[in-house]
Amino acid sequence: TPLSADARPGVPVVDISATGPGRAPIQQVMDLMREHGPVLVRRLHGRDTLFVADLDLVTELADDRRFAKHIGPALENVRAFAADGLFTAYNDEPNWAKAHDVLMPAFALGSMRTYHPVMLQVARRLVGAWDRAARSGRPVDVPDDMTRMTLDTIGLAGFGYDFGSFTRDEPHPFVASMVRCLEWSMTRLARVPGQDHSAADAAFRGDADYLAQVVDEVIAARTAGAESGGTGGDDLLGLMLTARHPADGTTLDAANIRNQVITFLIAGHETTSGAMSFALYYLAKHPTALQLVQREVDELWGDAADPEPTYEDVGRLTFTRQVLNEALRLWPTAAAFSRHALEDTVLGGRIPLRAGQGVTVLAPMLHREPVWGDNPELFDPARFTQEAEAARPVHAFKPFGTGERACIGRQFALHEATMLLAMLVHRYRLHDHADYRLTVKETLTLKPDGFTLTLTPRTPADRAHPPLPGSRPAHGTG
Ligand code: FDE
Repeated sequence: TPLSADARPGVPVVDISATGPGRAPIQQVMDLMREHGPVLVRRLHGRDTLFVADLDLVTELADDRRFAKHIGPALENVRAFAADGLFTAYNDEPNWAKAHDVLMPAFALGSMRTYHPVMLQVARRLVGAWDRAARSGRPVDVPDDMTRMTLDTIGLAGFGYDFGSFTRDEPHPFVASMVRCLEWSMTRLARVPGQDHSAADAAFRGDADYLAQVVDEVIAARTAGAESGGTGGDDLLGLMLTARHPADGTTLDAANIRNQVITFLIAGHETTSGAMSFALYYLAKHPTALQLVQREVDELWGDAADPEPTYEDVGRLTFTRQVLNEALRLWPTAAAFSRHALEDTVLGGRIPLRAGQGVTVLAPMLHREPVWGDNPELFDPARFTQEAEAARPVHAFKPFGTGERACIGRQFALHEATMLLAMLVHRYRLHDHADYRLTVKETLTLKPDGFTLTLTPRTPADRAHPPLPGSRPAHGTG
């Protein structure tokens, strides 16, 4: 039996059974922490979850010698459709280490050079769609279009499969099914014992089967190509189909490959699209930050009508990257991750934990800890200059999880997102035509709900920047 929460002195227990977690469970815990502090137990129908955002405790939890990734109830639910894929595999499930070793090279920093042209190709699809919207004055639905972009990118870059999301009026049906699967995973956590959920479960099975069917098509398209003389290729799918594990010389089995493809399609696009959407939201609301991004992209691409961002350019977009990091600080789109103790232990010298018992780190509140200064709600990309980062404890910022099981797709997501943001800022003036008020939609991941912009093309006049206040003229007198 799990240790009773009441046995932890000083840790408040908040029973939410009366209201349930509602449609925004992450934001609910954020509010509870604002009220009760950065360590608390949330009790729901007798089930307890320990949530932590305190920097010192998170620092302890990040120690891979004492703690490891925990597959908590939310990921257990995701296992119903992603099984032993990388994200949801148990640490000791042999397929985790195997797939991790096989796929790691595909995510090393150098591999981004390989993906760059595909990312650019898909970014241009989005630009094409936004050009049409700009001409007609029609608003664009930011999270929808970001999702189109990221799905096409991971599909093409990872699997050589084209979802063609920009040629459809509605997002690819894979997206709707996937979102419903994620929602099912989330709402299942809030179920009141004893109620009948068979209809929801049947609908879920239908969606999960559809995901598997799409993935089988993706795989079949590749293996058909290979039979007609094509190679396995060095993308994710190619590696999965052909790379042999150094330890035992075997490749991943067919069932596991299916789980990995589902995993990557989900992990590779929901979170990244949310991150870009939040970044655009903050840029639309913060003219000073927007000007600094404009300055950076104009320095790189000047008045080019169709700049050709190179791989190296993306590395030079340091302020754009800061904006993205700051958006991920305020709204880390994969907002929670869980850890468990490897052996019975005491967290922070005061919270006893049994081996295997889960603790959930709530990143949005970790990202508002005192280490972030006295106005953590303020959007300020200057928090991510090199100097500021070096001066901060390493575990203060965890949008990609931690340790051995941290995000494998981090460089992929950052490269894709930084390049697209820069291209959009270079090309368009962003108009907050609806005076958007942020509401964050939760489907396990976070997105700004219903966020739209209107666009007009930027002109050479827009790109003529006055000198920065305080900056010296090039031929100053010293
Ligand atoms: C992972 C991840 C994580 C961790 C979780 C836990 O711990 O539980 C996190 C937090 C994340 N991830 C986040 C994120 C954000 C973003 C933007 C992203 N992410 C993106 C991406 C992309 C891709 C492709 C990916 N991503 C993928 C992934 C994977 C596969 C994983 C699992 C790993 C292992 O475990 O091994 C992750 N991701 Fe991420």
